[in-house]
Amino acid sequence: MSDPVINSSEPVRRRALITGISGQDGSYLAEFLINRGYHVHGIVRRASTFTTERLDSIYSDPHNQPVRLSLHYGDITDGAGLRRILDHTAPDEIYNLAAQSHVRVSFDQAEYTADAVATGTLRLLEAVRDYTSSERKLRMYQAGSSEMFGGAPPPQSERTPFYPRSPYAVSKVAAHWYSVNYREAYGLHLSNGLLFNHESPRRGETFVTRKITRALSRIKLGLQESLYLGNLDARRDWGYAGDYVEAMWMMLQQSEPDDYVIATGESHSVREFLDLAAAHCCLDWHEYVKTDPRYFRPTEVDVLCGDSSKARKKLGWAPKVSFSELVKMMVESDLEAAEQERTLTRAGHVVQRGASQR
Ligand code: NDP
Ligand code: GDR
Repeated sequence: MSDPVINSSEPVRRRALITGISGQDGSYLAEFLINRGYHVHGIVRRASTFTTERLDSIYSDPHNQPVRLSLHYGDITDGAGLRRILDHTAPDEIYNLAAQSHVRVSFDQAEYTADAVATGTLRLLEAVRDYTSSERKLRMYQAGSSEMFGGAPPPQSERTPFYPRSPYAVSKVAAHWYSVNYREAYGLHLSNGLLFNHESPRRGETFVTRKITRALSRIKLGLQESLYLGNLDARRDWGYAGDYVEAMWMMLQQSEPDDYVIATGESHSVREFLDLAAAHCCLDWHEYVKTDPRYFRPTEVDVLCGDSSKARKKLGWAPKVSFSELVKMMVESDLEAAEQERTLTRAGHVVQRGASQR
């Protein structure tokens, strides 16, 4: 963790602050902004183990100039700390990505999810409101989700009424409306992204896409025997995370704040994802996939398919990576990881497994 070292001989660079920088999107967004010359500040939680693995390729010793990425300990449940970081980093742009982002887990940890996702956003907005009250300016992005549409029939657009189906989704709806209210009440430049599922080789290992590509790769290399899943009929609009973080940035470059759906417009079932991923591994998944009821949700979101025509028209945004390219990219990355694991295992090393299979 570092204190940013200010060197007066450096040209003035734009500063961005990212909550949730250690997550999938945070890491892609940090890379994207650094490539555009930003000094990126990120908030990370204190943990007993390192959580910054996804940032390894862009993090360097803060004593080396120029500093492109600075990390600060903080938590979205700690308002005083957020205010201090805001004052200290004086960002031009804030991206609020921090969340307990697992839908199934939110049924087990409903109160905590609300505290981090809904009240956490409110804490940040209060800090931003006070910060900007003294003529200081900034723009903010709030990470909304297609889960907010939940039970509403597809295609879902900015005009679709919300029908959240989990504590996570309800909390995201609250965060969305807090943001809209603060925009209207205090004239803040605050945009809400309504992002549909986006995946990558860096996707958390307990989300269904990564769980599938990781397990099939390990099965292919003889490191695992079966894969336990829940509902295979759910349909999602899956895009590539690298494309989606660009849309977040585009929203903050507009003269007026607004809300945008970001989606591919294609919907596929979990079963179809399995078909494609298994084909890349030359496996028949029916031989390995088993059902475990604990992966079913008390209330499921059956079909998501986004209409992102507003973002395409106003932002000029469009996804670049197709569904089949995404699946291939994820399988190839996990096959490589499985190869490394097998090599180490054969050499007698004990390889630490990742998170649980939730
Ligand atoms: P991840 O779960 O990969 O990352 C979540 C990030 O939030 C991590 O950096 C995590 O830190 C951090 N975090 C969790 N709790 C806290 C806390 N109490 N205080 C501070 N930080 C915390 O999510 P994604 O990158 O996939 O998603 C980014 C955001 O976008 C989230 O808000 C998510 O809900 C939302 N979203 C995601 C979509 C997707 O398909 N990926 C679609 C739509 C919305 P740590 O590493 O310590 O756990
Ligand atoms: P989701 O993603 O709930 O859409 O939320 P997830 O990958 O967890 O589930 C997608 C669908 O797959 C079904 N499913 C399983 N899911 C998991 N995790 N594990 C399983 O074993 C399994 N078997 C079947 C689920 O029931 C569901 O229908 C993600 C998160 O990134 C949110 O933070 C984000 O807001 C939304 O995407 C958009």
